[in-house]
Amino acid sequence: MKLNEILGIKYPLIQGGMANIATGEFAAAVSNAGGLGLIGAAGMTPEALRENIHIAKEKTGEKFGVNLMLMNPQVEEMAQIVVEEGIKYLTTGAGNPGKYMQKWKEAGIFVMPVVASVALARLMEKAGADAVIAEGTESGGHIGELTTMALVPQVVDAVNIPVIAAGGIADGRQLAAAYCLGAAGAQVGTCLLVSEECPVHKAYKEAVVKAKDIDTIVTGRIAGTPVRILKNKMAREYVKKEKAGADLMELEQYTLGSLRRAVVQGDVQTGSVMAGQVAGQLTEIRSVAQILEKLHNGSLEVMKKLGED
Ligand code: TUI
Repeated sequence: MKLNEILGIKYPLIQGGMANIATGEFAAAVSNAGGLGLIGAAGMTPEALRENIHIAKEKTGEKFGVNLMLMNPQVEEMAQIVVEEGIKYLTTGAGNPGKYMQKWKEAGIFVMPVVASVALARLMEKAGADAVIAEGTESGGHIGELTTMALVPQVVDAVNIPVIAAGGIADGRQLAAAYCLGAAGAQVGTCLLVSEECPVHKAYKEAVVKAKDIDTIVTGRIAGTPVRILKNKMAREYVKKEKAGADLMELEQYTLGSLRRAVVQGDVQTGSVMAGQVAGQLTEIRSVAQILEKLHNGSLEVMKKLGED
């Protein structure tokens, strides 16, 4: 069964968590356009999360959810807020949400943890997850090791719940490929960054539009939190410091606030411009509705052509 049927939405597409970017208003825009919009709680305080949930409720009558980043120091409180606010759809990232699963299931929440390995996918299925998002290393932001091409079919073979593919999906060919790998749908982030509705700074969008295929780099591998960002002054200096053996505290100081600097101030040189490897194929800024429609229709065209061969 396709993800749109499972979730009762127009397209089999859900939005990535997009830390510091995916506000309540943006999540509502994605949901209004036929995808499942999610409020990215990664860079938020619990109060800001509540406020953004209220905004999303006001701006859309469609289904929407919340993405919880498990490394957020206030995630415990946020895990409770989603229950209190009656959130129906939840994705998690950057960790194992096992200890919250029972509470979320009792609240009737449809839980979709992001996994970067077969082992965590299996664990999540046992813990009661309704679906898993198998996210490949092509993605922007915090990533795992395996590619989407290698990870998705292995997760599909290991679990009996729907698998949503993520990482490296920005057009119909890649979405059709995800279906070929056994996915029920896809999570997309980078292609939504360059939407008219995305509240990220204009300079951030322009940097993504200008990026070529080889313009992303992974920082933080040595520190144990690999993060894919666009190559810039900040990325080069970070990797240099990392190679020179800078301690974790120093590196953390260096990255502190860097995502906000890019997202809010549009400082794409010393800020952290998180984006996936598909940045090179994104060349224009369109509405969320156009992006989702083209992605979906494009996949149908590709599959039709394949059937004719
Ligand atoms: O979480 C993401 N992407 C993100 S979070 C984020 S905010 C941030 N900023 C700076 C440093 C770190 C985070 C930006 N982008 N995607 C989901 C994702 N989850 N990718 C990889 C994983 C993952 C990796 C290992 C999930 C679980 C895991 O293992 C957990 C375990 O304990 O077994």
